[in-house]
Amino acid sequence: MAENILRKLVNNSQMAINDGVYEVEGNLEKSNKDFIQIIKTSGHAPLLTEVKFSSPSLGKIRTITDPVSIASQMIAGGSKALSVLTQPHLFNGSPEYFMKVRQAVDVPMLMKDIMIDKVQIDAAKNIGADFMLVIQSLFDQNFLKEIDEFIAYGHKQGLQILLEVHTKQEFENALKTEADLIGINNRNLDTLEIDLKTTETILSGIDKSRPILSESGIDTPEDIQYLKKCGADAFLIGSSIMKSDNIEEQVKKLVN
Ligand code: IGP
Repeated sequence: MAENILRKLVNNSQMAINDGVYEVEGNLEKSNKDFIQIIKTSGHAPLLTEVKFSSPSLGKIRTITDPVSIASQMIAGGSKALSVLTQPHLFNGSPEYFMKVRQAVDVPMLMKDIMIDKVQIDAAKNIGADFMLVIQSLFDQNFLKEIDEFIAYGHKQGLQILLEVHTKQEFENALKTEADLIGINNRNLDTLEIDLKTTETILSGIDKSRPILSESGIDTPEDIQYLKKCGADAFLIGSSIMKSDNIEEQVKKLVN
């Protein structure tokens, strides 16, 4: 049933907050590189690759191993930034994995979680995240209020904001905010269905005023070429790389 998945994700975050998952001891530095600048200056659309061991749609993606080794292979393959899941429920992530990777690499890092509370934003700063995810539909569907305040709090903590949308209406709402980067999620978070055409539909006829990240369901170099033609400036790729036996080679194939 629609909405239930989103509700479940929100409830999971609340459980993790109640369990003290985000009360991290740490004062890690973020990277000295800026992903938005990388997008603007790299001349080709960079990859943001995701360390994710499980997901609601696929269940177990990869046996949990050292996240640092995975992150290093991604960077060796040409990934310009990393996303690390910190949500324990359904995604098997943790702030500890994030910190381990943070201490080992110097690329910009996204704290990937269902962000619903300032406690998580404080954690993002403490674990050395460069940017954090905000999901527009949580506000548009009234799970949360005051998106501008939420984003402003992130900015105050020195974080850039990736604001994720899935429909044209959400995209238009997103443009009214101070988000730094807009992510178009090709996966519908109500049904978990993937359709790369989501990026095409949302970007058609749009005068792009913000960098666009196309997210989810990206498997092949052809997918990347198609999404680039639609106007995407960068790509967030998790599962297709995490499933691979040779992470470095898989990233190389997708680097355009
Ligand atoms: C990565 P994929 O299909 O390559 O594993 O997708 C990323 O886009 C996905 O993990 C994601 C996500 C989210 C997860 C995008 N938005 C919001 C949890 C919550």
